[in-house]
Amino acid sequence: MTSRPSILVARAVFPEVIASLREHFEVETNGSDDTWTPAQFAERLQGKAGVLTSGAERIDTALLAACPSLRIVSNLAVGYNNFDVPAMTAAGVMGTNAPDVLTETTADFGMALLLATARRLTESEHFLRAGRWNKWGLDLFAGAEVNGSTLGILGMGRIGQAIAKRAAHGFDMPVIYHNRSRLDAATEAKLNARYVSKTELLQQADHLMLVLPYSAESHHAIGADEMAQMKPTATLINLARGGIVEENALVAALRERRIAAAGLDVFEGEPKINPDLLTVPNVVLTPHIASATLKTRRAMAQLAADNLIAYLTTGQALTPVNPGLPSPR
Ligand code: 8YV
Repeated sequence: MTSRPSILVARAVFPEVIASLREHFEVETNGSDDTWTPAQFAERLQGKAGVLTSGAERIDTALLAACPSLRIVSNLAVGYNNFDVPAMTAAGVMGTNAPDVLTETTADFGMALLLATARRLTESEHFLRAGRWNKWGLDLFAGAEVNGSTLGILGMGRIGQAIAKRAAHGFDMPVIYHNRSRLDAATEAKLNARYVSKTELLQQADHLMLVLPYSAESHHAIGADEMAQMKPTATLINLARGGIVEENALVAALRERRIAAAGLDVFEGEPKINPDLLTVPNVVLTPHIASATLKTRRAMAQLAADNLIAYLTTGQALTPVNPGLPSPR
């Protein structure tokens, strides 16, 4: 009998997902502890052909060299900024992500965070819970208009387009966007979306939504200079990665009301939060839950598992981020 490959499931996932993996592999699980150092992670990967992770661990040259048995890293996330893709390709290690299955759910949350931020949902709830609501007020928690206002989207991939669809068709919002590449004219027309420069995007958006991938290029793409170009009435929503926004500059802009409000689902040092953010009232903070419905998380986890199964049993991954790997391990 040939021995089955061993894999590590580095995060707690659904039992049925583990069961599907056990049909093919010797599976070691790790619960939900991701506090390990790179050396401890490498230690756990000894003898493993694959790993399923949420994307917290950096997969770089040092880790790849320390884990010669590793053939595939499967992220339970559409983002894969934890991958050094050229290093993985050079080492012959496949990387996969979990796209598509989370697009609509994440776009729903984008609208929820936009609405909560513009309409001051959490701030007003805290006020009520604190027993401070004692009279009617004409401008009590008066917020920013969402319907009919201009939505700016930075990063117009699958999630950006799903948000544009909701904004254009559900909220009558003109959409402007900036992206590495332009959509075709028919898609732009369908989404009521107009391509603009980054400067125009900053200057014209009433609400600015960040849904671009995180990379060296997008690190701190929104800092003090960019916020200075935004309308003082604008809101900023970040669904992408914390490192895209310079948090200290954001805190200052919010405190000085140089922008009206922000909604953040992602943070630079998450799960640790910049303590200054917690002292600012005009920000809505959520713990990286944009894709978190049980249905979607199940689909993401199963896709991450299916990538491991497909690659290690057939040599073809379902959603590779370094397709056509020249010389697999
Ligand atoms: C994930 C995300 O839930 O898919 C992504 O890139 O940011 C989230 O949907 C998160 O990365 C943990 O898996």
